[in-house]
Amino acid sequence: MNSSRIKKNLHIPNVAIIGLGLIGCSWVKALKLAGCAGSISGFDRNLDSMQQALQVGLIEDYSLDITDVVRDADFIIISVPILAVGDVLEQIKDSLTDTVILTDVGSVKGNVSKDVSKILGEKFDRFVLGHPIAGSELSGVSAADENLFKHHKIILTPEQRTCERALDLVTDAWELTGGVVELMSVQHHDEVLAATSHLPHLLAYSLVDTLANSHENKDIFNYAAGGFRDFTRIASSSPIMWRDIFVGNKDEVLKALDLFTADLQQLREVVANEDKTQMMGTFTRAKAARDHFTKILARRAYVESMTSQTVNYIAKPGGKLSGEFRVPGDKSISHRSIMLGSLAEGTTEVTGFLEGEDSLATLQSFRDMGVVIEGPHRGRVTVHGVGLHGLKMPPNALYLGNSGTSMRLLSGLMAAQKFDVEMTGDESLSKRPMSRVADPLRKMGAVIESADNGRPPLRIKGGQPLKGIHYELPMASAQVKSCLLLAGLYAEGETTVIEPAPTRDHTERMLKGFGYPVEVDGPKVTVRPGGKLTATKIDVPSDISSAAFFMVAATIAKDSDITLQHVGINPTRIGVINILRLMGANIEMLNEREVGGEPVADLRIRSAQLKGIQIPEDQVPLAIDEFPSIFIAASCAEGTTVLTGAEELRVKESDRIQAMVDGLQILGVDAQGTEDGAIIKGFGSEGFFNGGEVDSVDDHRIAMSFTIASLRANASIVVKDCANVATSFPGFVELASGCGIQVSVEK
Ligand code: SPQ
Repeated sequence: MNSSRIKKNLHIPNVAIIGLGLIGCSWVKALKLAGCAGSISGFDRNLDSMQQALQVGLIEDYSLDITDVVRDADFIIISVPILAVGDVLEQIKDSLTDTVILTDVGSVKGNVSKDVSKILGEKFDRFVLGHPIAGSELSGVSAADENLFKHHKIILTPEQRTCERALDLVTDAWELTGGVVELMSVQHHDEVLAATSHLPHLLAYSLVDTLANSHENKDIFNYAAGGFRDFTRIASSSPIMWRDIFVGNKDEVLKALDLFTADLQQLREVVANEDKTQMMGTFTRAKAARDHFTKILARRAYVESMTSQTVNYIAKPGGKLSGEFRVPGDKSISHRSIMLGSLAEGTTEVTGFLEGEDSLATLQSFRDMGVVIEGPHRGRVTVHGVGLHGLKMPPNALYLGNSGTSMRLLSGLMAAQKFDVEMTGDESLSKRPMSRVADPLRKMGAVIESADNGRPPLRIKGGQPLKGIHYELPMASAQVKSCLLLAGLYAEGETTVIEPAPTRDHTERMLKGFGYPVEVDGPKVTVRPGGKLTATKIDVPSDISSAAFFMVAATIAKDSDITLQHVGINPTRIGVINILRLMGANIEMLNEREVGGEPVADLRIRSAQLKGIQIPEDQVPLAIDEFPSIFIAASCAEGTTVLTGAEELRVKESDRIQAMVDGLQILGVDAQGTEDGAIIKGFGSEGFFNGGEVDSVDDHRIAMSFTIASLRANASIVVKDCANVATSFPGFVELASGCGIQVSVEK
């Protein structure tokens, strides 16, 4: 709803309120206190309520005759149980003016819509159906609370016939209460409410009734623990109101109930058979969904979704880094541990898993496809593999958030399944190119539809036999390579991918770790179908891409000395170390070892004066995600740094060349973007970044890069829109401030 449309000086001369319950009284109280209602007349079946409302000044007058109350009204609020709305309309229909606007507040909209058509006429355009998602265990006039709707969703369900004037007035009258208006269709409202509110109430009533009738009821109620209390609290809601709701929304409630009954029956079987894996499946899926919901609620999701909250970083100038610490697990390896663990036979134990939003999106997708996954808990995940052919059709589209890796790798896997799948993502992912995976997959026989220009959402048709492919990658991309290798596990014949330059090889390494044969011959990688993956243990090393921010930070901040523990130093990922060393950085690799097929080391980094260089193009794919932080290093260097051959940076979560150059220029750096890279003139040992406000363009790596720039700034740097840091680096601010970067969060 566009708040700029709100009339600041809304004034309704005559308001009528029919039904003096909590909701109606709270609404008129808010209107009155905001000075928007001239006079308010009230009607209720209960004389006491009318007298009380008059006494406390909620209404100016009342009448025992409902028609007196509505005769001069400009706005009528009907706040009665939903099955009573029809009666009210019958009684007032002949007393309405030609301009009066009406609304209601009930939990079911379909039946009220029918009443309006039947009694006021199909074309009556001044009734706006509404439902505030708010309430309290209190009721009546004395409980009226003008703040009851603040930050709560108010659902309006305008119909084709509803006139704009009526919708605007009702919207304004709700927004004045601090409620957040959302529009929905009548049908959708009733479906959603049947599932989220009506069904839980029905179950609570039913459970308490069953237990109360049981011959052991005394014991049950004597020993009722928290679970019983939590689950059944809503069974003490008003029986009349709920009777009306179940009658009013019968069809939708029955649909939800049938679905639940079938699932409950299945769960009964699972318990009867002591099927522990299936139990864990149901319980872990439910727990994940509930935990997610709790987080949303904690952020007052009645108004805001998780990502709609704006998070800015304020980084104060100066500081030096010290300490020995570990950054979170590798994102690329975390994704693959879930994917291959799910396709394996047996149970895979993962430690060091990155609990960032991207890898969690992958994890949730596999849960949606029937894989039982326990955790994550402190980086531990247990994946109960279902084998190469055990995935099930997900109930809905797979939502992959911000994660390109999830969508591209899953494309290969989904193309080979028996079922249809749709994959969607957030605004940034919806702009990223997917033809790079869809085109070669189509050559293998996959049927894939996408939005314009090959962007997400992707719709992949199941049951298509795939043929192996011999494919020369047009760009260096580990995601495309991995996508085709995963499809190749199911394709007839051999699938060979040839890369123009080496890219991260975690898929190849991990497939081998799961015992699946992969042939690597220089730039050529080949898989054949018919093998199987056997569950294994995976220890995910710390992510070199996350470590990169601290490598650059400790290098540019004078007198710094840090050690980053257990960092993955896979040769296909260490471009950032090679480039920084070429620029003069002091990075030592200590205690080199191999963990689960991946090389790791502790990295000691001490401050150093950098010099500008021409970045060797062969290092570009090996450092592709680290360029935002390398740009910060280049700005602090003596001389010019030139990057070429990095056009891929333009199609990441943002156009990372543009985003970095724009921000650097704001901070006073002489930086210029080119088609495939950038030219950055460093300010050298005596220079510094200016303070200022830069935009992360909602890209995690841009946000973290500008934060570390503050170490060499002469004033604070404000980095806008940093919520996405959670996609790859949960806990970044805490870790950064713990080792000497003076950053705080502003919400
Ligand atoms: O998953 P996503 O959003 O594509 O993440 C990024 C990143 O910066 O975190 C890229 F924007 O990493 C990619 C990386 O750039 C992860 C990845 C992988 O795990 O296979 C490969 C690289 O992408 P690409 O396009 O070069 O294959």
